[in-house]
Amino acid sequence: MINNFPQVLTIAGSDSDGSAGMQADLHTFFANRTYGMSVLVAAVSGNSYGITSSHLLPNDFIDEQFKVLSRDFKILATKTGMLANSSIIELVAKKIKELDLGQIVIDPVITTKHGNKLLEDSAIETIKKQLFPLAKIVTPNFYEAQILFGESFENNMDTIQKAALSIQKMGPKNVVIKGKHSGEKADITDVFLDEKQNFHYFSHDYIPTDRINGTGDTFSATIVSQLALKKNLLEAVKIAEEKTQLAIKNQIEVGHKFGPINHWSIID
Ligand code: PXL
Repeated sequence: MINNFPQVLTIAGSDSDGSAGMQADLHTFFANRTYGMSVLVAAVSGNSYGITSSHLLPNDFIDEQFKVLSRDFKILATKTGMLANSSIIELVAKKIKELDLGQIVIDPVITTKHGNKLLEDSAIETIKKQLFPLAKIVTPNFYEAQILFGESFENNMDTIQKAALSIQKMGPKNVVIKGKHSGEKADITDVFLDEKQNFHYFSHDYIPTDRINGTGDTFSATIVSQLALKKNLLEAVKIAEEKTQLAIKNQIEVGHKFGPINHWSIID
């Protein structure tokens, strides 16, 4: 039957070294046995040392990518990554409302782990207003969550919970805040606030490695794939937690500095 294979979409930027962004999303979709498609909005030149420059695609071409995909395929779940500016975010929000792109996962990408900006400052409010209300789940990391919440956490669990509740009020049904290595306990706790306002916690051993590029992309892309495979959201988040940890643990040596995680280790 036409279109009965699970199909998923990423709306993102290309990272030339393949470690993050659209490439990490597509690796992850493949590893989860879902068919991945992409709407490219930007491209960055990057290697394991960092990003040196970026270009945006014209809005009419971004629009055309949506049009051709929606005419032919049955997309069951979609994620966003790097969206760069307010104009692209507004276009993406319009397309999500117009077309059936399945369940929506918003990864509010603001900077790379090493400090390169991937979103204009003024566009943070646009993401909150335009995209959060359309999301099944948003997946900020520790730093992004503080920017969205507007206060620093200092790894204090009460404040992280308050931030999750405050982000949920911006419109997404569910929120997961990815944790930060806490010096003393040497573990990382991710906090998932579900739509019934229950908190779930996922703790992992901290793995001392610089090879963690694409971790957030892999996490959100796994949720997208697992939703397309008909898992409920809690199961999808649990699988994303396990697979992301595994992909960090099974380090591969690619590049001199901040390398990619290992998507071969998470193939189903
Ligand atoms: O991992 C965040 C990310 C998303 N999108 C693009 C990136 C990166 C990090 O480098 O380059 C295009």
